[in-house]
Amino acid sequence: MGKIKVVGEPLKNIPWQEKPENYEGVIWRYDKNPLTGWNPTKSIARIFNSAVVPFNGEFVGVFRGDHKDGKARLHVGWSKDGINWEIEDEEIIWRDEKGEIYQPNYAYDPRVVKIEDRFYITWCTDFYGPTIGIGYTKDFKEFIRMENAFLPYNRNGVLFPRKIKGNYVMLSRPSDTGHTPFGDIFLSESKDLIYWGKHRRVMGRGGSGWWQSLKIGAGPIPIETEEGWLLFYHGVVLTCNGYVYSFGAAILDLDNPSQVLYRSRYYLLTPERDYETVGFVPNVVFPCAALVDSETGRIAIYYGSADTYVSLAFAYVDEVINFVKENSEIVPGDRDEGR
Ligand code: BMA
Repeated sequence: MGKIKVVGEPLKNIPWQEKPENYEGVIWRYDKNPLTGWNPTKSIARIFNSAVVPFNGEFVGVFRGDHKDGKARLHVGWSKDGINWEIEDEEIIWRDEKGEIYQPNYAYDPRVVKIEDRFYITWCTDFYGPTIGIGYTKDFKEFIRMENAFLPYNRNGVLFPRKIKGNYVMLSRPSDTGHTPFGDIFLSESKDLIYWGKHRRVMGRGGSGWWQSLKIGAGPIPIETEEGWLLFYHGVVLTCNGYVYSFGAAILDLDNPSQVLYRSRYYLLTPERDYETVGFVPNVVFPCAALVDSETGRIAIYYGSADTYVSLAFAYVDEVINFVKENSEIVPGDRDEGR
């Protein structure tokens, strides 16, 4: 039983494996990683950077599937245990609120969150370049696409799991048309998930931790705890062989989440294993979802590895929060009010 209170439902059947003995980190990998392999379905070449939620006592996910034409698309997957997945070969078909087909040209890095009776999906979509697409489903069979949330160019749109002071809140990472060589995390608010404003900067790249020196972006849906919102986020460093993606965590103020309370100067997971260092894009760990059991504080993190596989890692809320607090470094500008 965790000591730090987590707000949320119990999840007794969360995928789980205890921490290996003598392991020093606060996030440990599933020993049978990766969960998916090359060419997992007829039309998909690789599945990675995907989002999973509990559903009717089992699990469902929205998966990024890069097709054999090289383009990223979204697919539904089903699982009884959160580990073994049946991925649908046909991509998600979106309709607008009038029922007309409204299909993205490409779609990648989905996040899924349940707010009231809907599962909202955000993803990176094409609108004269990358920006944040948003839609919802109730059953993972019919999908309604709403207006794009933001102007181009933007990526890593991540909704909070409830309204804060009466507004929906979304994190995002303004970017450019390509493999953006910069990037900080911002936040926007909305009354209706259509009109967005009150933009704030949450936190920037940099600090003494070089793993997050080039750009950062929000990962899974933030986890609500009595200490604040626990946010896992990816950080990127530019090496002589290209970008390396790791991930760390921060704690944001509960009522005013543009304020960073603590932020880890160290990464929590960095590419080390073959399935993270070798693949379509080597040296990438990219988390897009986290399941949490409010009773035990167990967390199961789904992350894409090497832009090729879906992988799984585990942690305890208490250990992550204590680590982040003990090793915190706020980067100059993280706590400004955005004006
Ligand atoms: C980013 C995104 C991610 C990807 C990463 C590494 O810009 O496109 O989907 O995992 O690059 O290629």
